Amino acid sequence: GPLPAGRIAPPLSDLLSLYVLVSGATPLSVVEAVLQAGCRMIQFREKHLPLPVQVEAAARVREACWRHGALLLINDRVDLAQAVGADGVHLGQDDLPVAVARRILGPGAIVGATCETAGEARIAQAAGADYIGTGPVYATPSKADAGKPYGPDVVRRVSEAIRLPVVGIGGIGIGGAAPVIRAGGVGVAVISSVVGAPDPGAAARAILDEVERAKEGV
Ligand code: TZP
Ligand code: MG
Repeated sequence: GPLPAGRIAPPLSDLLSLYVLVSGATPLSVVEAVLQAGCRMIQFREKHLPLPVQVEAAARVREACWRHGALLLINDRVDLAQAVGADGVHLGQDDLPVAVARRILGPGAIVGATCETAGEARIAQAAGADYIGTGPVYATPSKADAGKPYGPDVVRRVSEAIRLPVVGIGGIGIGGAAPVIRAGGVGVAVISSVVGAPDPGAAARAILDEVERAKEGV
């Protein structure tokens, strides 16, 4: 199971408060710092390295997440998720359909989907997704084919259309997280503001604080 036996898994909406995306190039020390800072959801997202290298890198992240009681999802690849015993997958509109991933991984897996519109989100929800990621909220340096940023309102449009928890993604850092929560998000998915920070642990802690305060309405 994803968490040590005898512990109750917190709701997904708590685990998703700070959702950090790492790649095969992310030093394990950065992953450790982020987990130490309280991040409870990691996504392994590696689109370029050879698959044998991805398996090795993802397995190291898997082990770190276990030690910290965090969940690990794999971007794009259901086979890689199975190979390393990840907790689930995150799928875009061009990846395996949500219902297919669900059939392969079973009812206990977490399946997330990227949706840029309310319509896509309704379809993903009906197909059995557990949460939705939407964006880009702000301009992102991390995804070459990302379209024009929508602003935090995309989180409102998507979250009002469905019951599932929604996270915003794209250019979110300190100061940009609270508007996502106020728009109805349960959390933020981030790369550069944490993984690219001089002190990734401090950046993760600051963003998590901002999210938690916004969730409390402060
Ligand atoms: N999908 C939409 S924006 C994005 C992805 C994967 C990249 C997010 O990275 P950053 O550095 O937090 O903008
Ligand atoms: Mg994808």
